[in-house]
Amino acid sequence: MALFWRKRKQVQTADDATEEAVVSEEGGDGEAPEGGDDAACAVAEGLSAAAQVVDAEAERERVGEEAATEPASAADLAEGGGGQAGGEERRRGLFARLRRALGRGLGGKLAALLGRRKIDEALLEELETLLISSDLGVDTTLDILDTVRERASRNELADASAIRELIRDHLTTTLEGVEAPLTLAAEPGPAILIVIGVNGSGKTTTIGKLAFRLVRDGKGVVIAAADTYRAAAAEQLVVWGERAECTVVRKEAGADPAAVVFDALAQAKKEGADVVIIDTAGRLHTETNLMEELAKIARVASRQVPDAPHEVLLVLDATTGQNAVQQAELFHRYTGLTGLVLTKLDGTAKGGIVVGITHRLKVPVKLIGIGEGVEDLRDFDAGAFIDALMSS
Ligand SMILES: Nc1nc2c(ncn2[C@@H]2O[C@H](COP(=O)(O)OP(=O)(O)OP(=O)(O)O)[C@@H](O)[C@H]2O)c(=O)[nH]1
Ligand SMILES: [Mg+2]
Repeated sequence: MALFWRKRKQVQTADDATEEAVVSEEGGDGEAPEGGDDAACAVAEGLSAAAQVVDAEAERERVGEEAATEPASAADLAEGGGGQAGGEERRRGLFARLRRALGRGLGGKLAALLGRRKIDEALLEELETLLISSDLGVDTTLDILDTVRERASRNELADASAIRELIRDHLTTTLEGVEAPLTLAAEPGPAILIVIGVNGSGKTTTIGKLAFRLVRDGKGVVIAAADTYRAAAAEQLVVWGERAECTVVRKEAGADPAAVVFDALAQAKKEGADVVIIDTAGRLHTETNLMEELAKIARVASRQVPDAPHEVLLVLDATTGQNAVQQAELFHRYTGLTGLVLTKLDGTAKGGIVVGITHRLKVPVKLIGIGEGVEDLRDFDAGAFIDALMSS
């Protein structure tokens, strides 16, 4: 039974017709969506017990509590990070917020290390350790050190503090080289965004924040609750949909995720929505059946809307450091990512991970999460990010 939810109302629809429609949509290729129940069983074995046994009501309360803490981001709004602020103010707000989180990291440590020291092998060794421990990645670190050595041998670096500018330039080139905006419009529409990632990386929260922002900016949004493995997952999205005032399309726990997507697209067409955001269950890149499920979701979307999905966004928890790089590589190999979302940047001083991943994958970071509140999602701005990362 599909449940269409809109603005604090739940509307039940007769579901048999859609279920049949999805089956025929699959064209008898042996991947009928009702097979999702089997998949759900297999997944229940594969995923951690902790992730499975979540009480739906507790989840609702948890998200409700987050809502209660939202006024905390008023400080953010005052800094210009919120919705009312103009572009320049927003940029300043983003910078202040990021600097608070990241300032303890790379910039501060570089200032302490470099000072006005002489450039010698001992310094370069310390620099190498610092860059690697800041999660810039081995490749980026070695590139930077090669450039430092080369420029130093040509006497082009006045003193060690000049290395700081050299690093800033290097990071700018890496990040700006792959910058790209989030696709939020498609012709024909709607724009379809699939959001994927491992358990707990911040997918659902990111979708909630994004939906909130898009609705506020006048876009029509439908969210597909295609994480059907836990009832609590859809509950969590419904609460976010309530805040954002957009439609959340869900089915019962254990339903085929592709069938939810099919219904969500039908609902989006009915509403004339601009954007459909698809939430998916947390998965490991090693769980083949779950990775195939993503491909199936993408196929269902592309049969409804040519060129879909317009975005395949991998959500990564920035606090997981080098693990995030490995996850990103494997997901990219399987799914062809169009963008990354780095969450929990408020909880780590290791913002260097953004550079490490971008260098490795050449996939742009499109959004960053800097808190649990509804306003705590930002478009990625390479310039502001590097300013924050390099501040001390
Ligand atoms: N501090 C902070 N916490 C975040 C951020 N984004 C998400 N979280 C928190 O991370 C936890 C997991 O977030 P979810 O959105 O439920 O993660 P998920 O990827 O949907 O998880 P599964 O559905 O279980 O795979 C929640 O407690 C969120 O509030 C962020 O940018 N900063
Ligand atoms: Mg989730």
